[in-house]
Amino acid sequence: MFPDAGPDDPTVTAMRARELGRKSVVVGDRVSLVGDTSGAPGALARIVRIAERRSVLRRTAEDDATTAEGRLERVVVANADQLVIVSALADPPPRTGFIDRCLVAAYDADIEPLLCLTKADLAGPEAVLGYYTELELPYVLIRPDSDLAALRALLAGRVSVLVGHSGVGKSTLVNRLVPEADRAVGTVSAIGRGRHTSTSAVALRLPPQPDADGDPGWIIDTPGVRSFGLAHVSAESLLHGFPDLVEATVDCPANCQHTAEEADCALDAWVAGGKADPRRLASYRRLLASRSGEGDPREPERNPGDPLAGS
Ligand SMILES: Nc1nc2c(ncn2[C@@H]2O[C@H](COP(=O)(O)OP(=O)(O)OP(=O)(O)O)[C@@H](O)[C@H]2O)c(=O)[nH]1
Ligand SMILES: [Mg+2]
Repeated sequence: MFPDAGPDDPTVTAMRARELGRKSVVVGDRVSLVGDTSGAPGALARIVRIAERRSVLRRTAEDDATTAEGRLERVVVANADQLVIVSALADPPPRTGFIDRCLVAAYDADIEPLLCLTKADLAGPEAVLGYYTELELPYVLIRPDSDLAALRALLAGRVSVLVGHSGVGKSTLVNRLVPEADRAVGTVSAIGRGRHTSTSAVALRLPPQPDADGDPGWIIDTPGVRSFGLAHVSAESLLHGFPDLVEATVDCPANCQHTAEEADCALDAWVAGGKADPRRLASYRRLLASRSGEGDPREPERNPGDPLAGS
């Protein structure tokens, strides 16, 4: 009913039909069109139906589910198969707290995560990879001159969405993957914060490769985010972002909240026994605290041990 457009099909400009009501169309949606779908200059079609979404990647403005602002929910993209978590190894420095949040969002939305570490020419990946040892998280390293074949293979046949802080190199990467994309690329200011060069999400078809058959896939570039709020994820589901910890909780007492205040939480013994990295447990507990409005709102995604974390 919703045949995929091929690379030679025209690009159609369409607007939302009134009958869709308040339903909004987001990047990645598959839609039914009526009207002029020729793609000719000036032609305008109408979107009359949005297909059921296979996945919905959401984030909230803030973590705090106790305030209206905190609960404000945004759909980032629909129908993504893979969440490419883009983190620079330097300039701006990596934040494992941010990556952990993206992992929670990915598992919660049933989207496979891929860690994409950029600017590998500026710093090594050892610290970040060491933190995720127990996760067997797939990852790629990107430097300006790196061969992108391994990444292309991981993107083939699926819809992947790039998320990351501003200035980590998402658009730079998209321009390398899709040379005609012509995404604007910004500079990173001295304090290591990007300037939010990209302002809207854009889905691009990856070009076919001479040495590979089949669908090369789609890539969605998104504007940099300062934080990845998780107020929409239940406390219980937060744990799904920590597959290295989840197993331990079968030994927790009934109704254990897994916070540091829980005297008999099995996670403490799990970590003390060397089964998981104590920094991961600390990160999980920071997320739990942040959801209930505690924690440091200025730096919610900086874990102790991250570069420039100050401890
Ligand atoms: N040294 C180095 N610099 C890079 C690399 N990738 C990107 N950059 C630089 O990082 C800066 C920011 O890159 P962008 O691609 O605009 O970053 P972005 O993630 O799209 O940023 P927003 O659109 O603001 O979210 C640019 O000056 C790039 O040239 C890399 O692998 N190594
Ligand atoms: Mg960008």
